[in-house]
Parts: sequence; C-alpha cells; structure tokens
Amino acid sequence: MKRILTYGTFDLLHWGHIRLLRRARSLGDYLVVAASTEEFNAGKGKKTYHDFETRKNMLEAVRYVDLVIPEERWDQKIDDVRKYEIDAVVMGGDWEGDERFEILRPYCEVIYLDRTEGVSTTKIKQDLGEGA
Ligand code: C2G
Repeated sequence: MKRILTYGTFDLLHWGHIRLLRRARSLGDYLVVAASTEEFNAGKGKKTYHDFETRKNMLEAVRYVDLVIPEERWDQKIDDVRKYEIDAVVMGGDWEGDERFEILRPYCEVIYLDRTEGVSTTKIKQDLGEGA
C-alpha cells in the first residue's frame, strides 16, 4: 500500500487541481490531501472563496482522494508524513525545489508534477470578474 500526500488550498476546484490529484493518486494506492485552513491561508495572505469545510467536502467528492486533513502550519509536514505513514509527497511543479518540501526527503519521496497550463483560481476570478 503506497501512500501519497499532497498539500494545497484547492479553492474553486478546477481542472488543474483534478489533474494533479489524479496523477498523484496514480503514483500509489491511497491519497491524503492536506487542505489549507482559513487561518493558514490568512498567513499566506490568501482569502479563499470557499471556506475550509466546503473545500474539504469538494475534495472528498473527488474519486482520487481517500482522506482530507487540515493544513494549519508550514511545519506540520514531517509529523503528517509520519502519522499517515506516507511514502511520497507529491506537489505541482511551482513548488519544485522549495525547502519546505525538500526537507521531507529523509522521510519520504518528494515528487513534483508539471502544472496544468492555462488554469488557476486567480485566472478564473479574473475572467469571471471581466465577464461580469
Ligand atoms: N496546480 C496545478 N496546476 C494548476 C494549478 C494548481 O498542478 N494549474 C497544483 C499546485 O501545484 C498544487 C495543487 O495544484 O500542487 C494545489 O494548488 P493550490 O490550491 O494553488 O495550492 P497552493 O496555493 O500551491 O498551496 O503547503 C503548500 C501549500 O498549501 C500549497
């Protein structure tokens, strides 16, 4: 049983997120998604459209996702890897080489997948705003 973990905000769930989740799940047998809480997002200067509970429920409805946990702090990742017996942390390429993930290498594989071009939560908001 190869266990995969990924982190993200996953606001306004879109094709880029789904494609990431599908590929992450395909690398193993079980996918844990750590979704950022409102408080954690505030720390990143991010304000989400959907609150944590809604984003958690939407992620739980995705066939590739087996468990959703809260991401509350930058420094919870090693504990998460140990607690959920993770074999690989998988992130989109925009995180490639980021120290906050590279520090996990002694504990598990760290894999970066290419981002899906042309879609992002920000772009959706901008496009809808322009269309309003
Ligand atoms: N993603 C992607 N392609 C896109 C948009 C996002 O592959 N077009 C990936 C990101 O690389 C990330 C995941 O989908 O791996 C979630 O993206 P966000 O919700 O934007 O998450 P982020 O703001 O990167 O938060 O501790 C890490 C953070 O919680 C990650």
